[in-house]
Amino acid sequence: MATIAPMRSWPRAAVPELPGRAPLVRLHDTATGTRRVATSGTMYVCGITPYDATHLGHVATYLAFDVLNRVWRDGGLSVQYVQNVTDIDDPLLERAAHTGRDWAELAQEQTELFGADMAWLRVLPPEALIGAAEAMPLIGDLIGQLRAAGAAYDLDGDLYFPVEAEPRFGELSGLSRTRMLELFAERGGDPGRAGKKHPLDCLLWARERPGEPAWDSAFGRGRPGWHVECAAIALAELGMGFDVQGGGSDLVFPHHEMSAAQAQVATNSWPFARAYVHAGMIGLGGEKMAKSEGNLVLASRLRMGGADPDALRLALLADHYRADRDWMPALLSAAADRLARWRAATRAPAGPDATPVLATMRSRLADDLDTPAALATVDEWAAAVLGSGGVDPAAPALVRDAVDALLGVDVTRSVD
Ligand code: 5CA
Ligand code: ZN
Repeated sequence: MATIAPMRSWPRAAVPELPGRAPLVRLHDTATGTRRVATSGTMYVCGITPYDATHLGHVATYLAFDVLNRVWRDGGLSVQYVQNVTDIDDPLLERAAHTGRDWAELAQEQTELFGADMAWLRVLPPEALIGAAEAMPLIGDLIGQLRAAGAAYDLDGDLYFPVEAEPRFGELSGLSRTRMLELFAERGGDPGRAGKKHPLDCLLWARERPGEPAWDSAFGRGRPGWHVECAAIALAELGMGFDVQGGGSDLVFPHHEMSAAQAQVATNSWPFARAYVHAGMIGLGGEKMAKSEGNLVLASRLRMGGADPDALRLALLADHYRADRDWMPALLSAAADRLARWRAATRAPAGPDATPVLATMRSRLADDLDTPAALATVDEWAAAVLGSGGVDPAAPALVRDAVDALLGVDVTRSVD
């Protein structure tokens, strides 16, 4: 059996301390459509499936949660951030098989590439980065709990989760049954498989198939389904009722609906997460940027081509995280211009008082991470410095620290 080395997170960039404290953050929750206040700093963000990492859609999503992480820390929360790596799932195994590669080696190489991209972008690492392969005992435990609760059934040696075991199933996404069926088919589900009790029932454990990796378990040799991987890792690390289950909006259904349903049925409690927070989709030429579309702009390609990571952060933070939007190279050049103004202004000997800049950044970010408004506040201050100067010698350093701590943008790096 292939084995993988235990996963390591990437190095952590230093975060300056800011005077005072950020207010509590209100986040848009997909499940209720309302703004929810997070109080404990516990967050599970769905990680990459390690092939074709890291495209700018992934980057945008992880930057959104990085800003949340930073704003929480600024607010004094002790953050517990957990992220998985989907190193066992159909698309990864298919890619490995197509290219004649060992799946574990492909996963490890791509996970390392992802870590290098995240470190380059100064994304703060999660406290725990956990692969499905290494979480196998936890996954087995959760499936065991579901079986004990009568919420697992056998179909030709495969184990399924009956969605009707969770009366709240469907509340998270709020979708019609027709839409659920479409999305389930598009996103790894098997609505048409004969013998299932309900077409939306999803796989918990697939019996061993030739040419695929398999693990021993109480339910025979095989491998886990996708949704139960995330449910098990989140539950083991954070328990029920953690603050934020996050990811891109392509995960609302079936992934987050299924994971939450499984955790809730297994523990006979509610809720899995107190808020479900979803980033919009990054597209290219009007199509979602996706491995399956082959329209990827890779962070590593920009990195190796000498792009400025601070400009890339600003390019993706210039729009609200929930907005679906297209990537365009012009976004990067506009961000580079903005960054040049910020760099010049924060190097001035003095500027207008920056205390209100920090206060406004904090309140805009606390309002569902309104990064466009936070950026505009810094723009105004920079324009004032570059236009008419200012008298406060402490202001440039305060703005420098604020954009570093809250937005992860380092204005002190030299420009070549
Ligand atoms: N491994 C699963 C989650 S458990 C997965 O979705 N992997 S992924 O590699 O396809 O995506 C990694 C993260 O990036 C997920 O949170 C996903 O929702 C997000 N994502 C994927 N494509 C885009 C995109 N085009 N725009 C924004 N976010 C995206
Ligand atoms: Zn996930």
